[in-house]
Amino acid sequence: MGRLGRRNYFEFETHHQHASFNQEIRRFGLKHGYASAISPKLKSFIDNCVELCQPSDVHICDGSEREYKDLIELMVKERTLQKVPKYENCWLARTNPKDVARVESKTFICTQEKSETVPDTKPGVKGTLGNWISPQHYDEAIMERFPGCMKGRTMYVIPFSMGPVGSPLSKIGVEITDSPYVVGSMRVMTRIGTPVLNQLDSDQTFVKALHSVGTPVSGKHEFPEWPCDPERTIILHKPAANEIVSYGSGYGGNSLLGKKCFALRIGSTIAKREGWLAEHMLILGITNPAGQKKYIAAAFPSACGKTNLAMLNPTLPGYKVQCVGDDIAWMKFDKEGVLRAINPENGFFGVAPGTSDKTNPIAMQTVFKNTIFTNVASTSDGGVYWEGMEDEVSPDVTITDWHGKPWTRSSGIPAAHPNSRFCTPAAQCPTIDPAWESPEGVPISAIIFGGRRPKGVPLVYESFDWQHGVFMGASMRSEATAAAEHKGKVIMHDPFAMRPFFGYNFGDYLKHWLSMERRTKAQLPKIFHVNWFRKGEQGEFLWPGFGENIRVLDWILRRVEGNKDIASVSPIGYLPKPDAFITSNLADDVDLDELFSLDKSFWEQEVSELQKYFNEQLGADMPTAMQAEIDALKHRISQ
Ligand code: GTP
Ligand code: SPV
Ligand code: MN
Repeated sequence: MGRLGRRNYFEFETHHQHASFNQEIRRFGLKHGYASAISPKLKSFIDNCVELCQPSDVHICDGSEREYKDLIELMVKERTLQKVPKYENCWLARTNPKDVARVESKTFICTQEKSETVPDTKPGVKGTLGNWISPQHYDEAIMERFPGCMKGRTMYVIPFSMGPVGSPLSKIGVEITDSPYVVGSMRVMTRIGTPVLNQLDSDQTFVKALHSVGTPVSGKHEFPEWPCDPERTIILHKPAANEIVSYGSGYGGNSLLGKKCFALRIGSTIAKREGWLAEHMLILGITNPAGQKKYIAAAFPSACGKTNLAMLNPTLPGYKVQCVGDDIAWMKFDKEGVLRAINPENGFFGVAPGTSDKTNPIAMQTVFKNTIFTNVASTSDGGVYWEGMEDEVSPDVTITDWHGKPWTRSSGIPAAHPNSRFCTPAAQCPTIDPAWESPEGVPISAIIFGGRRPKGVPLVYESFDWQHGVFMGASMRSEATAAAEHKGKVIMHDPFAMRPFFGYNFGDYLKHWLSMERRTKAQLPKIFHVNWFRKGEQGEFLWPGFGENIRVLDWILRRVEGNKDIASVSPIGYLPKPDAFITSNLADDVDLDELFSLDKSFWEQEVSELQKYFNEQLGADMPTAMQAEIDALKHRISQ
């Protein structure tokens, strides 16, 4: 390894000996004949990773059915997966219990200057809007973990496309990993293999993503069927080089590098540069009873209802909701000034607990074929189980929890991990939108922000204008969930639902959003805020949610159509007029007055908390327009 020293592994060397590549790859046992289709840049990336990680074998993924079957067979043999025989082509992975969610504290962005990554926090205050790492420490972190980390293992090379292959809005990546689980999951979550490789001709750039499950310093894996290195896990991004390096975790957003790492963190930096938006948003199409169709995008923090809203099953007759995407939106104003969105993903990595025929029948019709489940419980009749499925298993069936231990309802612990997930192809969702793979994207008429707010925040309100809407996104707060390592139910700030996913300084991100208003011809979508999670005195949800959320979308749609008579001005934005909200067939005990009530002292506290947050976390990076919005809100509340 001496020769490599501390040089940056993934920056391409012009003097590289490409001619030797085919022989090298053959020496490492490449069984597929794609070497000739590999561009010099890709060859160089693979070569550097081979040299660093020293795998015993290299496998370039073609994305075929055969390849997938072989990988599944291998994982069953290694006990990473077990078959879920009740359903067609379904598999269950139980992870090391130390590797169950994203690790935000170990996720870093590397730039020359710290100020490119994180805002200028008030002295003595710990920043919460991302973690910066210097180029030197970035290289050191890699050198402390990666040399020889794939010894005895196969290195898989996954060419993948975020977005439909060939769409002008799509981007290509290559993930190199030693985890067959990652390959199988990436095949579901993105478009992989030969069609993508064929796009990567000559000199085309791609996002370089290197991943290893790692090996603990002791050399021993606690769970050989789920190798990982939780003590040394680190997730690194270098936007200037379009590069992601992830070590030590095989789970979700830590290892499926197309998702949060590429589509959001690296993606947001590309979007800033190129003048578009990479956002943590679902996209759905909604057709009203008159047959008019509109698309909307919505940003909720992790485990706050994106997948559920994207698959909404309307309780109001005549409405139809169709799903374009459930987690990420890439959006760009086209030449006519229409905001166009694509879902860069190809599958759903959705939260299992809480999903049932009652809450989300569409998801239930989607996930029981061709799915990799992770950390759900299993049943004695060969199926799966999670909290929320109580009515969907027969009483004589016994349950094995996500640890693999016998479980009963009286166990007092959840059977499935709260962040257990299904990984399922989007195409098989019964309500997938006909335009979900449209290369030009779907036109967005409204943007919704939201979070888990047990107190004070009404069911829905609308911003006065774009700038106020940007402020609403910046002001988002939500109760912590199991999607990351946070404990307890504290209310956290999560601006734009992007706090864990900003690829660059949040102050600059805000300026980027504000700048959209100055684009010529831009038809700016209306901006709304929703809260499905307001609670009453007894801690019960005041709003039934799920399919009933269509009533909120109905009001939003009518506002988008320009209906002025259905809204009234309040200090925080436009609220629905009481009679403007469709209440037919809504359960009697839904207290709409309470759901829409505004408490002056709550909002006084909210605005002073926001002021403190922006002062401490953004400091001098706070755009003046945001301060103006805080001042205006404060003034309106005090009246
Ligand atoms: P990530 O995939 O982590 O980004 O989460 P998500 O935003 O897609 O959240 P998801 O739709 O999976 O919902 C997370 C949890 O919130 C599940 O347990 C749901 O049952 C619950 N949930 C979703 N929508 C509603 C709603 O309208 N009301 C209530 N009470 N709960 C909801
Ligand atoms: C989230 O946490 O927002 C997820 C799960 O969608 S993960 O892919 O692990 O990031
Ligand atoms: Mn989701």
